[in-house]
Amino acid sequence: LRELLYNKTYLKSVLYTLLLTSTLCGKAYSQSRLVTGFNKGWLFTKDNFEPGAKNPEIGWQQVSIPHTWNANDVMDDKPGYYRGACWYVKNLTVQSASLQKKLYLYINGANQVTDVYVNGHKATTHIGGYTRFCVELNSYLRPGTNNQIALRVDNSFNEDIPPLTADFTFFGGLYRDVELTAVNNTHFSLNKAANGVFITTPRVSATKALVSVQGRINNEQGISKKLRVVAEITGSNGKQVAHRATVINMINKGSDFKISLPEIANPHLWAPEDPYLYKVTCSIIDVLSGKVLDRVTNNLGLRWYKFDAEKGFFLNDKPYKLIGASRHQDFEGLGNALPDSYHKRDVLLLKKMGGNFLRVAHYPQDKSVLDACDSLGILASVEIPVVNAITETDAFTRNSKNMLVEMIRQNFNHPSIIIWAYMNEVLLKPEFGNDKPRQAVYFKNVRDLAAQLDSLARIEDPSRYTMIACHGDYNRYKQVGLIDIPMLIGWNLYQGWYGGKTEDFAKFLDKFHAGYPKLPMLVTEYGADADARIRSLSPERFDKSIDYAVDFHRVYLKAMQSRPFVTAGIIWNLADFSSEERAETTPHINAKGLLTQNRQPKDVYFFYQANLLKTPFLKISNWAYPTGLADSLDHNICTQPLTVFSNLSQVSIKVNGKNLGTKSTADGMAVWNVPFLNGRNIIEASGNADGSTIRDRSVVGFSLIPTNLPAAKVTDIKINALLGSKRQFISKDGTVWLPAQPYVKGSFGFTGGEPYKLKGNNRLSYGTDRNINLTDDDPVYQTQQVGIQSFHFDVPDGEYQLTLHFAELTTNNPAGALAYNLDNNANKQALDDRVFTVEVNQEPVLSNFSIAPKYGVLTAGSHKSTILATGHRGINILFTPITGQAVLNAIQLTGLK
Ligand code: GCB
Ligand code: CA
Repeated sequence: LRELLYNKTYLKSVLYTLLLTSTLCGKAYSQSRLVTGFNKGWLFTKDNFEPGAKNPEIGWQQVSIPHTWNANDVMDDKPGYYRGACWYVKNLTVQSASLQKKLYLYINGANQVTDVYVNGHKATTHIGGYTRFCVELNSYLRPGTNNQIALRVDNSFNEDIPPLTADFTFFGGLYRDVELTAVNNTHFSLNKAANGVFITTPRVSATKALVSVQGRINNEQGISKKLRVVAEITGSNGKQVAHRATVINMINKGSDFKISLPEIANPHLWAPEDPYLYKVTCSIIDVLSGKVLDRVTNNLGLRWYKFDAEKGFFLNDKPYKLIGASRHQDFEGLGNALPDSYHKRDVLLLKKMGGNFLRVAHYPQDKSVLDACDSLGILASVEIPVVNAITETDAFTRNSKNMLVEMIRQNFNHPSIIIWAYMNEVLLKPEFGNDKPRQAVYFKNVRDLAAQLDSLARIEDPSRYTMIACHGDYNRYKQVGLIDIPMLIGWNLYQGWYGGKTEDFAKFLDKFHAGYPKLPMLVTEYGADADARIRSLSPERFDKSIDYAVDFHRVYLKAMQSRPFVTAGIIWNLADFSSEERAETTPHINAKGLLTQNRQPKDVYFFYQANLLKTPFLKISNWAYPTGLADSLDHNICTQPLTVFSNLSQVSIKVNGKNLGTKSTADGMAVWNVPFLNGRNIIEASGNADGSTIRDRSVVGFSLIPTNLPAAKVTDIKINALLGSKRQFISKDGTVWLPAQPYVKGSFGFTGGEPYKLKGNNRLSYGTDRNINLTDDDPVYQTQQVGIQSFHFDVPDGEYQLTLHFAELTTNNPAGALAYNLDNNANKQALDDRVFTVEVNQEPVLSNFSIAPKYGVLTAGSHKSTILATGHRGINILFTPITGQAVLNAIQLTGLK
């Protein structure tokens, strides 16, 4: 122990580790590898710093790792986020005796270029934001005093480092754990920050398994030693099942080793439904002293697998349809700086959905993700972030290759991994489109890079499959020759989302399979944005409604399940994730998640549970705040559909105590027309599963709008309506909005005009897809009625509050321009000139009104007024254009007295 007098916290954690490990593994372990956390008490700044200078005292922020500097600035209305260099500084005190060991600093993830300085000396530079690295500290450390560890982490754009562009945020920071590892001079190699022991299973069958371990032993001081290298396999009960040792006469600074362990008879296989893990412990023992010099433990799962282009995927000779999701390291408010428990929970959520596959996309993620896959029985692919395009430089090639090698070596022993991938939609941005000869050179370079990465992956790990994921441009990938390179081809398909119809999905699958009948294929992505706040009774593409997403997934899942040659269907994405450049209804977030960004399930998640889970499942749709007009003039109910998701064949529901009968499910769903009352409605669903009843209960707060408005009570009137929209929406403050209808007498509604449509290009959008500044309720402002003439509420006499909501949607500003700066005149300049007057009950409330000069373009603006309705004339709002067309985005009327 006296050997290990580092600084106080370090000592504390060492003590703890010793306590822990000595009880687990006996005394000898305390002399081998020691890992301690180094996360607490860092100083952070975005300012310049001279490494080696006195530690900053003022102006710096105290931070703990994991940390990102972008967690907040990606979410503001300003385009872009800080991309540059920042500094992390922390002291380390060591006593001279402790330097008899080799002390390594481990950085599990820092995005994306990191310079490590120790006492002002540069110890290393690491390139790439998603793999681990380590650096030896001894030669820079001064015993008995404060040693300064200073890290410069930089997430600027760098054309030589993948990813160049991608649909996710490149959060900068020291965002995964930092550790110190102390090893003896003789230890398993720490090259590429792998653990130094590589396990292979040359043969596994139901009756026997052969396991080998290999690697390299470093003997840093070069002192000759006789070493015994021991490999031991234990079962989950701790009992030894195989054991073998070899003796190495170490005469120089390093030596390779390989041990083939004795056969394991009748191995307990690893499979999704029974993810049994053995442990492999490898030790280096000094024969003379009997001391354990190094010891490394890895999980081992015994399984074999194959992809068949015709019949699909097989694990341990059993067919499995791989169904799962991709997942980003991302969480609401945290950016990419997630504690391990968050990583694990995502894998658990995938398991609880009934999934058996995780695409770790688009980059290697925290070790805890794959540990969770191993122990929960989720198969996985991992990939390097070569996304959208490449740079034709040696440096880009070198960095891509190095990432691939780091990824493979660092994750080699996870039984969950079956695929290494190295490109995603790399022809999405085919450079030099106007210069065909130059483009041909580019394509050749992409193909060459793919070929190099593919063969490197096969050399590093002959036991796994290689894969690239392509976007749906079949001909382009074929023409460039990319399809012929990997062992598996993945397709990211969005028919019925970015283009075409959902039915085109199956056509694509069949066309590809007919063209390449011998190449196993996966659907590596499919998905549709689903804003948890948006519902629609007439769902359509790009409305971002939960309802459209459920329809979309239903078509896709069916098409894949009926085609055995589709080996896998991987949903994009498990959860909503940050993508700073995106706008749409949830600016800066890609909303294709089955879960929200803070992991609340959407109906699409229930849809998969109902279709994949083997255990009885039943769940009522989670739309807790619908709204609508009463069914008829004298009714106080509104009938709307409600879905129950279940894997039972029959389900019943009760609404407010009344039985609505039993229905058969189809594709995991049954839909009822439910008569909702105003206010609380109690929904109870139940079904029988092998003699026992399973239930779900939900309280729906329906907001019913009376149809016979003149007969309503003033204070019952609360109307929130969206124009140019068919959506229902719930805003941040709990307001429930419904789509405004054309006016009919006795009710409310608009006359004149058309829903706003984006001009010029045929890009798909529902209203505008741009971020609306100064609001988080973007869907309230993103649609409008253009050319509106009037809006009428046939309400009884009384006092009302009327709110008109406007946002100018036409603009010359390209997406991503600094729309936030309201002093900038360009932002007050609409593309369409419009000046109009708004009168309410013949009194002007807005005269010569023009939205852009007042609020700016793409910016929420509201006008509130108190209105007296008298003489049974209700409230009549007239829009009179002076220049261009009058518009209205949303309207609210609340009865006061
Ligand atoms: C893709 C990309 C993924 C995107 C996704 C989308 O094809 O591979 O990075 O996030 O589409 O949502 O558009
Ligand atoms: Ca906004």
